[in-house]
Amino acid sequence: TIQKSDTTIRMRTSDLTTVTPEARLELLKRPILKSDEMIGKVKPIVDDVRTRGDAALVELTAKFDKAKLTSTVVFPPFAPETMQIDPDVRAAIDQAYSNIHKFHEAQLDKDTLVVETMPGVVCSRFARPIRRVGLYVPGGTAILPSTALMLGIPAQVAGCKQIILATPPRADGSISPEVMYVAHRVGASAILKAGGAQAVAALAYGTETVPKVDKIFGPGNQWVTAAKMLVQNDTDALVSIDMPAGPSEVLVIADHTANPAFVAADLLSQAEHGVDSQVVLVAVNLTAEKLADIEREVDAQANALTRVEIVRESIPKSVIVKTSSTDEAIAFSNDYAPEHLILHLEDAPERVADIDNAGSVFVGQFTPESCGDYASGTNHTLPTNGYARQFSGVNTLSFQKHITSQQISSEGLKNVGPVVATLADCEGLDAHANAVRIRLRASK
Ligand code: HSO
Ligand code: ZN
Repeated sequence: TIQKSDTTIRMRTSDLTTVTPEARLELLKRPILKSDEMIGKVKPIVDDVRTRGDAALVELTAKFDKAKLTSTVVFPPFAPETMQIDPDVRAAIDQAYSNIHKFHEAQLDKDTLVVETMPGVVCSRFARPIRRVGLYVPGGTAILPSTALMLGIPAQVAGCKQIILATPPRADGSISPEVMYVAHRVGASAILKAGGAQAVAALAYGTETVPKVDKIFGPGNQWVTAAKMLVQNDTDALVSIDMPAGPSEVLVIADHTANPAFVAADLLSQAEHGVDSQVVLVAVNLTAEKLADIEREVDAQANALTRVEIVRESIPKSVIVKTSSTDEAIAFSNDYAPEHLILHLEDAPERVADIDNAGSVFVGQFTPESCGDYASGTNHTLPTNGYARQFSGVNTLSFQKHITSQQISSEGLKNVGPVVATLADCEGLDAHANAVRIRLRASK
């Protein structure tokens, strides 16, 4: 009946074998982020916090989060009553912590790289932690202890000296006890009870009570993202950011071996994040019957979700892209550069070698994205909006930087010195050439 088809939660469909090149490009696009416009909007907020510090923070937190606080910062030890959580949740957090810690500890760069490029010319490189980091954990209606784990654990593993966790408070001024517990586990040195652009500004410039940081991490809405981009460009703030962020995304590639219910569940786990979630299913030679099964599952499973109203908006914006081969599907995915890529393919493990652009890959039918979102060990802070072409997801190295060093013996200087002097002469930089020649003369 008409009424039934009106309310069906259904994706759009497109066919790669027949689309024009222009239409294919259109399929690769994300919603426009309007970053210029947003940067203009956040600037007054950022300026206010920079110039008026804590007073501005307290006012803005009252205005945006409805929380009346006299101080927006909490230092450890955190009161046990602020960390009281369900024992099952606590055990789950502890297991997730352990897995994420294992995977991120293995990434730690502990070794000094040493290369003798010419006899007596020794070059090396070693890593050091970024001293002070700010971790933004989004708030709103959802609580995201998982994001606190994903940012806090690599910071802790890298050995960052100061870890400031910022998250918007609830109207009563409190932070969810799950996030508080994670802050405690990752050794946070302070919690900033603020969100949005005001939190980013406080982290970037510091206030009377909020310590200034050197790098700001974490996902957030467009206010948070715009503020991160703004402070990153301010040489007074002297702060860097992890990556630009856009709405979360998944691209699922499914062939005839795919289980329709599993595929639908994966699409919906992304769709429930927000109305602007990007969800793409690339169908490799699926029969009309199999596609109909997937669509039926999407609708049925969607209607059973507590967040069905969000999914009702995000799923109709999502698209099923039909292709005739796995090669074509992977080529499309590499062009799209999804944040998450799930392979429901017969030869999924072998196909990983063909993936050039993706934030994180989920291989085979028993590997839902949810596992990476929470607990398997990989990080869930990943590049969106096509930035997987040039950015890695957050990892332990995101919290370290490398210092190079060299030591040259008098013999080494005899080897490399003349090369340097010639190049310095060529650039007309006499003092550079002198710094070498003065030594070569002295050691004759
Ligand atoms: N899929 C989200 C992360 C997340 N999922 C948090 C559940 N909680 C962005 O990668
Ligand atoms: Zn998720």
